[in-house]
Amino acid sequence: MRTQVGIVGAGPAGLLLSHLLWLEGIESVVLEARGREYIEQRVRAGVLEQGTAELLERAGVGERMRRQGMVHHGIELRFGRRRHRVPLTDLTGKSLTIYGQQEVVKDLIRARLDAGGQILFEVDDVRPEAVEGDRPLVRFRYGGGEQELHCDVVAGCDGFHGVCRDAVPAAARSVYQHDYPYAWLGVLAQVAPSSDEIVYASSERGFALHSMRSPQLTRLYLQVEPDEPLERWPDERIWEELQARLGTDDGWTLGEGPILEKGVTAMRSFVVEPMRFGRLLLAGDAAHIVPPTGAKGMNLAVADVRLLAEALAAWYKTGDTGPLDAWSATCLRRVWRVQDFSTWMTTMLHRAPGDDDFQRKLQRARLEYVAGSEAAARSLAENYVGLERV
Ligand code: RFL
Ligand code: PHB
Repeated sequence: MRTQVGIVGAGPAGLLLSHLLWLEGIESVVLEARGREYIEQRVRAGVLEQGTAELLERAGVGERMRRQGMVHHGIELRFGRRRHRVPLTDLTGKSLTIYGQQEVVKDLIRARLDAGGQILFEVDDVRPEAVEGDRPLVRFRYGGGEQELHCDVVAGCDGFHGVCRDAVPAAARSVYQHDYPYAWLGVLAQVAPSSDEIVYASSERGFALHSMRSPQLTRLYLQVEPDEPLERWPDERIWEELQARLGTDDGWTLGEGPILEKGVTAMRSFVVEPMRFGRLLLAGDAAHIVPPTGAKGMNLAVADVRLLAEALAAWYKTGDTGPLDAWSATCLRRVWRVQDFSTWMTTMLHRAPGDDDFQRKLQRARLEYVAGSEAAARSLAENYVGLERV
């Protein structure tokens, strides 16, 4: 097989890249390890920055998001059993859209297939090769047979556990990593959201987050031990802990309902530099991970591939390699800005196991500053809704 851009991974990064390239008249083939149904059901992120939502609209894949997405103008910080609203739109002029990542994935798969795009699901043993030269290829197994996809460039959009990153020799990459001493237990519950806006709660018992997916579905998270076994969290214990951590003194109540889905996610920061090695380009979670407290992972993946599609279009149309040569450094500026914001949100809101009273007093001082100072709130807000330029 031959195509212009070989894309590994059909997450938001790989699918959106394929779609944006098609809009530029550039061919691609997407290779995905999992089945279509699996990736369309995988519950993950839900917060789209205004810039992300606008890009999806402009690219012609925003129709269902416009109808079903929920536009929000603020978030709530909760600590000391009190609520503090951060009016994002008043502070920045921008809003955010809540729309499940798997819905974005569904919309993109449909758009690619309707346009005759090629996505090969359930491929196996994917190996990018010869990426240092100008004739790279991807070997893989599909339908029982060995296959080769020859292309001009390979886009490694295969997420944190993918294989593309390892195709870069260890001596040619630097890795920066930080693991946090806690994880998130995420649940999807069949109950109307109890708040109109996302709630980030810092409590003596640890962090909790109240988000939503629709007028009938609430998405909730609890800080738990790293590698926490799910068996230790029967539904009753989850609700009890959420009630305790989200509870306020003003009579707010959390509605409970059947838990449809639950899972534990590790919290880490990770960056590989550079994001390009020869003809291999690593985009999205394949190149960087941020802790989810800033709601940034999918937005970063989208920012990477928007720039990558533009850089590839410049190269194909005019032979100009400038944007492609600058791509990694341009992306990494945003990656580190977001890494800092996500770490700041995370450490401000979670309870670390070894924290002493001094640390907890500092944490409270930070929260009170954001709740009480417009300058501090504006800094949070501009990062949360997404910076246009970094
Ligand atoms: P993905 O989505 O992981 O997609 C990678 C795809 O590659 C496939 N794959 C392979 N295919 C072929 N061969 C191989 N060897 C392969 N290995 C893997 C995988 O099956 C998969 O389909 O990466 P991508 O596209 O870079 O997208 C990144 C986002 O998924 C991620 O950053 C976000 O989900 C992070 N995130 C959040 N981001 C936000 O912007 N806003 C949020 O509110 C938000 N909340 C979250 C999150 C992530 C979470 N978890 C579960 C990690 C909340 C949580 C709980
Ligand atoms: C979500 O709705 O899944 C969500 C919201 C905010 C976050 C992370 C996840 O920071």
